[in-house]
Amino acid sequence: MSKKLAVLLATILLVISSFVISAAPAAAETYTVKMGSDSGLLKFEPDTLTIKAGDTVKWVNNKLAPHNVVFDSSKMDEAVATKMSHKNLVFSPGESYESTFDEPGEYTYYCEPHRGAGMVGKIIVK
Ligand SMILES: [Cu+2]
Repeated sequence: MSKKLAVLLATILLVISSFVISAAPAAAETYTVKMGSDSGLLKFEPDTLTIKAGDTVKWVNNKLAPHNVVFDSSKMDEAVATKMSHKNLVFSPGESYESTFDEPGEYTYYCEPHRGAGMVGKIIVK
C-alpha cells in the first residue's frame, strides 16, 4: 500500500469515527431510587430526582415493604399516569420496577400504602 493511500484511509477512518461519536446521543443512564430509606424511613431515596429524556429510573425495594409506585393522576395526564404506574406491591428486598422517561416534564408519584406517611417522590425530566 502506498504511503499516500495509507494516509488517505487513516483520514477517512478518523472522519467517520468522529462523526459516529458526535452523532451518537448521550448514553442513556439508569438511576436507582430506593423504596424505604437506609435509615428506615417511609420515603423514596432520593425523593426528588432530575434526569434527562431517555433515562431510566429503577425503583428498588429496600426497607419497610410493601411498596409500589403510582403516578399522581391529579398532576399529570390520567391515562399516562395509569399506564406508567407500577401498582403491584413489592414485598422482598431487591424487587424492582423500571420506567424510561422519554417526555420532558415533572412526574409526581407516591407509594399507595405509605402516601399518608409522606412516601411521595418526583422525577423531573429535562
Ligand atoms: Cu411504601
